[in-house]
Amino acid sequence: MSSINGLGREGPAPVVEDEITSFFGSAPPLKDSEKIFEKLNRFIELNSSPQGGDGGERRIVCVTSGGTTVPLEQRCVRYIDNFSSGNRGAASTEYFVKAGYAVIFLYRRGTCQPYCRSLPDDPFLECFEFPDGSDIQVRSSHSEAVKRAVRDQQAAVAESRLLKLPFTNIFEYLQTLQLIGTALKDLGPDAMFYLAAAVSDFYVPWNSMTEHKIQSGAGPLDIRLAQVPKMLWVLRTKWAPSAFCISFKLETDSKILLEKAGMALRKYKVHAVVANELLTRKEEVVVVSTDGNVLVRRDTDKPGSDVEDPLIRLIMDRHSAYIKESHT
Ligand code: 9Z3
Repeated sequence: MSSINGLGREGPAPVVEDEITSFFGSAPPLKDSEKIFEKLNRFIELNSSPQGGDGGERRIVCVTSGGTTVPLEQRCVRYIDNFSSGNRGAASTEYFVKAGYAVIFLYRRGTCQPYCRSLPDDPFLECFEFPDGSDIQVRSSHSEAVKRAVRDQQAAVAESRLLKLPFTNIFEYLQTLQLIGTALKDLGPDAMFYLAAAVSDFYVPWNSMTEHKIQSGAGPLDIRLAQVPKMLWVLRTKWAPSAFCISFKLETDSKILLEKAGMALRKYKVHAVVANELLTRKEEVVVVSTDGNVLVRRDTDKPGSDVEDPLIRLIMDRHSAYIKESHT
């Protein structure tokens, strides 16, 4: 992931549309796209009909989480990846569900999952034991965390508050995001996109990718990466133009972070950009919008608190104001 991306090119020009058509036209077909679309529509219907879930209409947010890979071969052996752990997306999902939202969690396979953040990294091996040959049971040291995780996750799924859709590579991510965008279009301002996934800026177009494993005998490797078209623009203008949209900006250099976030805000006309720095991303973020910049910090007096707690409260308030404004 890099930030030396499309921002140098001024304004979303028609060329973006050609790039997008060519991206989707040459991408391998999304596996199970019909099933995904069905699942999505069922989830949206359940949450937007007064009979569904707990009897009331809910706002729906699509939270994207984790990083996209960039395959180097069609029968992929090697790929380019990025650092994202999925912690931001998983934590944010928990706070959105707690606040009454239904969440479509579009996540990278193998990254952090909602309600599992307090479990050890290898939960199955660490959490259970067979005392004296009797039935498997949860170790007492992990019992509270496991109970909480199982209870909260099962409640969210049973009440249709959480739909998880996985991706691995940049093609799957953008194709699934397009399905979600299209499916949420009719919800207008009640829908939200919270784009915390770390999306590759560069990729190898499918039709210029070698089919088989790249051979090392051929010496040093030169690969030309094309720029991933800025789908944020098409999401905002075509897929779900009335949805409330929050994007993220990551930098490692604090001196350029806010300027870059401001540029993204203006260029894609999102409702806010959450600016974060790699090293301090779990401690603080800055919400950049046309109302100014708001610094959001984790409550350091509360052990184990998350920056996503105050962040989601702020985003929800902004979303409520947006819905109200859209109806007047
Ligand atoms: C973020 O900035 C997220 O907050 C993080 C979260 C990826 C830093 P973790 O998954 O980290 O909890 O380990 N996401 C967006 C990053 C991104 O790709 N932004 C693009 C950019 O900066 C714009 S779409 O150019």
